[in-house]
Amino acid sequence: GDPTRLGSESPVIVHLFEWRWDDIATECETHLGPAGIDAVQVSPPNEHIALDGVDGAWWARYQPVSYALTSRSGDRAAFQQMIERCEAAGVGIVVDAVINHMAGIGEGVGIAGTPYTPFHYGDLYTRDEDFNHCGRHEDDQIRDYQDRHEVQHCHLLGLADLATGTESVRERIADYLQGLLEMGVAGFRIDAAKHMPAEDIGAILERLEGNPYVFQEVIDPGNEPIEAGEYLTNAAVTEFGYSHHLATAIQSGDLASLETLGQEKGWLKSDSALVFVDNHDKQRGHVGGGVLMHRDDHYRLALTFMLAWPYGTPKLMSSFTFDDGNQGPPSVAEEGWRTLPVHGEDGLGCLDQGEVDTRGWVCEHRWPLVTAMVDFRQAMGDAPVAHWQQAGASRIAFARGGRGFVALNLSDETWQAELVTGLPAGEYCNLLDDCVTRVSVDDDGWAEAEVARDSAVVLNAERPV
Ligand code: QV4
Repeated sequence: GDPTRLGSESPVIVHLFEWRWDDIATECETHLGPAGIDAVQVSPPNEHIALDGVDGAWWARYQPVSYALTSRSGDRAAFQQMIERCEAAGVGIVVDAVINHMAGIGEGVGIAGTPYTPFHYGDLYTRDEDFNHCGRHEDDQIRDYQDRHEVQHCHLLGLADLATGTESVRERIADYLQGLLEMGVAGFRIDAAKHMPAEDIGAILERLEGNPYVFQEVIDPGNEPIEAGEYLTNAAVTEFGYSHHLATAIQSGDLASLETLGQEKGWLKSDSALVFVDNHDKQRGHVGGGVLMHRDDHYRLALTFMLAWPYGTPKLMSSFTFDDGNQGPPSVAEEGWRTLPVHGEDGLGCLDQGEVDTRGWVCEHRWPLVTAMVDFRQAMGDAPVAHWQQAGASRIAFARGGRGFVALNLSDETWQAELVTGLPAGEYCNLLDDCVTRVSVDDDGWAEAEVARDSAVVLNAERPV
């Protein structure tokens, strides 16, 4: 779970949700590499259920039919090219590995033509013993999250639960992941990790040769028998408490409550935590809401805070717009739900800010604020938080060692503040407005700053005027 495996001291990951492989390759070259983004989380690359039966829903990709690399995002050759072009641009590929289960129990034919019937998927998993049959509730489905056995051995959402406790299943999963490593991927997100005993995941990862960055998706609300901490011996883990805490602080106007964010009892250590403002489930209320996303007021402030605050490995969400929570990416239904590209001649490009009611790609990762803050985060490295200051609950400021300084104003009025910056004397540019705002720091490190409403002033010691 060591995040520096992604190639920098404080790496930043972006989830290009449902993007096509050829688009990601171009994006690595034109935007991600130049912006210093270290890695892309891609949608599951393996064969999934057909799109027609589910009207092109995005979640089709969480229903594996085989480990063939054919998906809505492109074929194996496009996937390989993407890895190579991104690597050349300094960007790693993190694969969303759906290994807890196969498709929903039923029958059909996958997107690459592989047929499946209950508990039989092509020639990959052909025996009932390849699946768990937990013996609960007659239909073997997960209902009670207070029951460890049920959560880890019954079927999540009716998806055929793989018997990851068995050698033969572990071997098939490891072969899939090893093949990806040999193609050059940099890491994995382990989907639905909470639904597999930590030991099963450990046994699979142990078989791999290579040094991937791994994080496991474990939603630990703090009151269930399965805890995020159990998974730390394997790799990093998602810290869902982070998104909720941040959203609550911002929605209640209480930025001051962020002073100890990450030090809460029971939270993961910074190096082991994968954090985000929103993810693909949360932004559409698939696992409860309670987070901020691109449509919300103050989303930009939340991103500013996350990238300025030295806790966890941050993952940015890059979305497509939607009216209902099942809707897939921009696509042409009549052409087998072909995903419309971002780049190229018939490419949709990215929506302009404020256009979020139109169908299209939002590309939060391209917002100038995000680019500036990614640069800031990397310049700060491991510099600790210092000089915490607050004026009421909605205005806060803090320094990052002597390397940088941030002031955030969530109130409705401009904040005229006198603040300790910890920076050497000089005149600095606000990184968030192209140096329209300038801040003079005196010999004692104090500055008078004007922080606009719902906005921030961000200074980097290395970026004087
Ligand atoms: C329906 C009924 C079920 C019934 C089933 C079978 O709701 O009660 O048992 O039919 O008859 C889709 C549909 C869902 C459907 C299911 C099976 O939404 O209604 O069940 O398919 O056909 C994504 C989506 C899910 C989607 C799933 C598979 O979020 O809605 O289910 O893909 O397509 C917990 C876990 C956490 C998980 C989260 C969703 O602890 O690990 O639930 N999060 C990850 C991913 C998420 C993904 C999965 C796991 C599954 O982030 O995106 O689910 O791979 O909190």
